[in-house]
Amino acid sequence: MNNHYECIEASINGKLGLINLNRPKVLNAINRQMVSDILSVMEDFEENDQVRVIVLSGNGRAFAAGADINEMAADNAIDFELRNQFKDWDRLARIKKPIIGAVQGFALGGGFELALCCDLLLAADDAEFGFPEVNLGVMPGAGGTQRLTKLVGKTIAMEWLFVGKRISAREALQFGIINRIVAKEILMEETLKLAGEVANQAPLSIRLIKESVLKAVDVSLDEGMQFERKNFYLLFSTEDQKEGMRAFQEKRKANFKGK
Ligand code: CO8
Repeated sequence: MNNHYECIEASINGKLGLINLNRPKVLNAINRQMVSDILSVMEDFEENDQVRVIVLSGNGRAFAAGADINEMAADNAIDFELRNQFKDWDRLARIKKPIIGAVQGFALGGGFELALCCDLLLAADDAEFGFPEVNLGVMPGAGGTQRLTKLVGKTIAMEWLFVGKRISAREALQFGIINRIVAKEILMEETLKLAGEVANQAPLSIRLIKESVLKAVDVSLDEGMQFERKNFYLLFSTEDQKEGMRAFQEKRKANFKGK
């Protein structure tokens, strides 16, 4: 794995693939290079059988304070169209391994959108979420209006987006945006602990659960049920299903291989 990225740090620790956003001088503002770095590493992790869970974190005062305004300020609509501005974000939505985010400090604009692409989110008590784009005369463009609305409903999303409201970790928990709040000093420790727990489960179960839950966000109950059923059937053609059920019968811990 190439370990030299301009805007992030990446490493593998046991079954975990770690990505740390790393532009602390600009509060991890997300430029195009950063998104491309993130995706390049995530796709490496996706291919690497050793990695079972991806952990995404920030540093210092921020997870990420949004898209890099300086990079974007002079852009026009045709620049975005020709560049296909959000193509890396589309790749992010196709990552099949679970992604766990650890949010400390600011998660604003594109930073909040990046957090919303994670499957599980832990937040430090100082975390602040929000979509301040309205203050810049723009709006979220990497899924913010869609993912937030699907999570918290139209009424709340509309107000938060209209006024660029900053949401505390506690409110984020209350509205189901994050899984839990932990003290900042133990944010990474707790995140790695949860990631480790997920990493020890049967990888194909995790993969198809992720796919099925994400499907539920988009389709009717009936369509979702049919989709779930096929994935359930599919798991019965894995070695891990045989191993998991045999281990139960033999009263021992299962040893999952991801096959
Ligand atoms: N872009 C570029 N630089 C930034 C950004 C940013 N989003 N956020 C902070 N910085 C820089 C500041 O300019 C400053 O740099 P310098 O020291 O050179 O002046 C440094 O980070 C520290 O920031 P502040 O001095 O402003 O720190 P404060 O504690 O006073 O304020 C805030 C912290 C409140 C987070 C403040 O920095 C702020 O409001 N930042 C901008 C937040 C914002 O508007 N985010 C949304 C951006 S637009 C967006 O995300 C659109 C998404 C579209 C799709 C996503 C594509 C990636």
